[in-house]
Amino acid sequence: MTRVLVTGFGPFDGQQVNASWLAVTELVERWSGPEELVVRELPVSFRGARQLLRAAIAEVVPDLVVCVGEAGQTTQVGIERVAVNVIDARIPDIDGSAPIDVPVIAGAPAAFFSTLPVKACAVAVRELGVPVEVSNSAGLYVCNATFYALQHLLASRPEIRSGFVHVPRTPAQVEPGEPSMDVDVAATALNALLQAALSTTSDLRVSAGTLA
Ligand code: PCA
Repeated sequence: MTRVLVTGFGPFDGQQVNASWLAVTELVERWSGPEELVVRELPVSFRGARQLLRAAIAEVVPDLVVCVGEAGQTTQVGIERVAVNVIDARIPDIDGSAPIDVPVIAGAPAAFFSTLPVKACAVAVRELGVPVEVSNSAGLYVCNATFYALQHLLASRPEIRSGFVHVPRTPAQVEPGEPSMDVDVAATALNALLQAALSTTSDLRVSAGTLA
């Protein structure tokens, strides 16, 4: 049985909800298999998210891991290409931790690439008419740090595909006129990109610049 582990984040930055966890719970509702989908909510904590993710991977033994986070000021799903080994926190995490210019993992490589077929995933989402981009930065906060820790953990296990996706905030989280995406649209996009990640053997050789 193929197993898919998908995570979303809990609230942070004064918000009541996190769009990523809303989208992941909606994804569960519409998942039709045949793969087994396991979801976990991660805290917006540099230390806690990493620990919980590592434990979930050990427990679930997934074939595919996709972590999802929320991004402000965007209308697009962002399929992240690369995680970098630096934290530069603009605001404290939920534990009050706000490291500046420290590595996610000391002595580890500067960056890891997603092992998802990011272009094929982007095309699958675009075909639904949902705005999407291949993003070259997951930021320098908890999302990037969790993504980096994930790719570092699985670097020696290439049989497990893994990566990170940002979804926009929901309309209820933003002021009128600010960028957002409905939860059901984000969930539909996640469903399509997981299907692409499960079925694509080698990624499309098209420029991300042509996918917009
Ligand atoms: N977004 C933040 C952290 C948690 C989340 O959903 C980020 O992009 O780092």
